[in-house]
Amino acid sequence: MAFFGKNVVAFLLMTTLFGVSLGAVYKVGDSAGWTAMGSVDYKKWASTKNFHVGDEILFNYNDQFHSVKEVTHQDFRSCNAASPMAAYTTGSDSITLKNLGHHYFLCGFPGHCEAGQKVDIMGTPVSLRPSASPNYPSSPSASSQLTAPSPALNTASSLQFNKLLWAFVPLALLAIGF
Ligand SMILES: [Cu+2]
Repeated sequence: MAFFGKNVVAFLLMTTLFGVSLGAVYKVGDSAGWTAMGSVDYKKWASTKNFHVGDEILFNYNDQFHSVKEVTHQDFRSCNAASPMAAYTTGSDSITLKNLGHHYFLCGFPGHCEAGQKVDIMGTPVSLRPSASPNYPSSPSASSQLTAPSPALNTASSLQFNKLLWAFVPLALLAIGF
């Protein structure tokens, strides 16, 4: 019984920790997806998001007509798809942001990048996230949830983490059999 209880505690603890570390999922272009047709302004799309390390960037497209290539800043500016750092061609590519800073993506099909099928995904520190909900842009109500306007790294996330831990304690006690 004690063994069972410990397993439950370990399981709950792992799912709690895992839940905290899960990032958001962003579908590039939202419902329009990754396309050269229509009028998707990917610069505008990206500017409304707060991307963080661990977030998933999802490219949805017809693989007969499009692809995804991660390129350098220079190649991004000149729409050069000839020497990508990474290439994706499945039509449903999920790319997890692993670093802070710019991630430049463009379509490798001729003319598409020039037509605007390119996106700059800027990974920013998690501390800039104003609330527990990663899909929300910053708003007065969200930022007022922070108890202190401190710019210190990870203040927001550690506060959330503490709350989760306290919520977890009664569960753990229950599972042990107290
Ligand atoms: Cu394309």
